[in-house]
Amino acid sequence: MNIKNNLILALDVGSEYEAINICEKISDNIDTIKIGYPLALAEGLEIIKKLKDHFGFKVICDFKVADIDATNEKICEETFKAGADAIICHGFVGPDSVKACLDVADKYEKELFLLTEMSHPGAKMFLQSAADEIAKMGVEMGIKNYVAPATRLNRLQDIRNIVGEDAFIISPGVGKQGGDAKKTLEISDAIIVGRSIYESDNPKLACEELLK
Ligand code: O7E
Repeated sequence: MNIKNNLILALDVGSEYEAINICEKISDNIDTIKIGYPLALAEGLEIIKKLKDHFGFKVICDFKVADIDATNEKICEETFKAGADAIICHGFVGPDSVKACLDVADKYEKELFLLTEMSHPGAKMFLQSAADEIAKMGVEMGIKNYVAPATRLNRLQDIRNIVGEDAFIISPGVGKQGGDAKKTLEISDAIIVGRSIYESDNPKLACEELLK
């Protein structure tokens, strides 16, 4: 995926009004938006097309898909039908569930991102010990795109070592969660940033600060 400035906005706001307002301020700096449950539950999947049509953004749907294969397939179908360019699924559910997502992404000629280790402290309790195996599973399945944390650069590097230099890694956790943009981008292909941009008094300047 080609991402302007290697910066993805996590648009976790609760209304279309707020979403459009932020996007108008940052659309020179950013061309890829991640939306998740906050905005999709508030406004419905129609928000995907609205953001694409209005700003020409690529939209990654962060639905952290984590169900049985049959249900994952339906979730991905609805998401791509609504116009998403990519969807994010969890890896801990195993290869059958992940393959269901991959098959739908391939059918629509869109992208799948596999979530390995999460960025928050709680991820150390269960997910961290499985994350390397999740990444290895992704490689075996031919997955090209991964999510790995900006908050633990050693773990981000471990995951990079497993998935290889040709894989595309995007990393949340910069800013409010403590991660550093520059250091993360030495390992990762793009950073995902939410609150440091959309809660800022000057979202455009916040993007520029991150990119320095
Ligand atoms: O901390 P913020 O406000 O910069 O937002 C970070 C965003 O990344 C937010 O949407 C959160 O849900 C998401 N995220 C993480 O913070 N940590 C993770 O491990 C994974 C994600 C995520 O986006 O998952 C799929 C990429």
